[in-house]
Amino acid sequence: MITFITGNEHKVKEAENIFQKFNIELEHIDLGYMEPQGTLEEVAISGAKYAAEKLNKPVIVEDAGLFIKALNWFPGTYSSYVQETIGNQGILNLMSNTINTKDRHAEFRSVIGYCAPNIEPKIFLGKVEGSIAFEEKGNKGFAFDPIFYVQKKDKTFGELTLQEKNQFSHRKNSLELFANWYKCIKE
Ligand code: ITT
Ligand code: NA
Repeated sequence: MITFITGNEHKVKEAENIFQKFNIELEHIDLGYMEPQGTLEEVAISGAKYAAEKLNKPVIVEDAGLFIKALNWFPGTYSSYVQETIGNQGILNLMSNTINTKDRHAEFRSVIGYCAPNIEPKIFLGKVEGSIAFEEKGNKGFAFDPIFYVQKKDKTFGELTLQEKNQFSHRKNSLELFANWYKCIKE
């Protein structure tokens, strides 16, 4: 059993679905932890360390974000703040005002931080490439999903079911790296 520390219910549902395949049982605690302003990796390491010590058990945390090339990889580590303030429409406006308006390449990145009492934290990075849509589409998923378009599905993440998103999302990739490693250390 592993404890996922997050305040985001959508992340929990996605993780439960991934972990089923690995027979890893997931417990969810919304502990809350300080997020230092830093890279996804720094946030994941410090969050995992803090939570493992505080709860005295093995935990994972996740720090994720949307990175847009034409905006010099903004919002990146500011993704939560940007989502809560200017939102998807704000991102679409920035995209139509940038000089690189034709380059809509973007990626989601997810870093899972794992830590257990008296063990050094470990991190697992997952990414998915896509592009910023010209308008919001779909009402599934959460946050930036309706503006994140994936060519091979010809859909935004907002138009995908949880199971479809979990076939190739950034979170799928980071969680699977973690789960494969975790299975090994448990054996
Ligand atoms: P935690 O409690 O786990 O920190 P959070 O929602 O604050 O939950 P992050 O700190 O990882 O999550 O913030 C990343 C932000 O990036 C998040 O608030 C969303 O706006 C966005 N984001 C991350 N993953 C996403 C996904 O799969 N789809 C859409 N937006 C995503
Ligand atoms: Na957060």
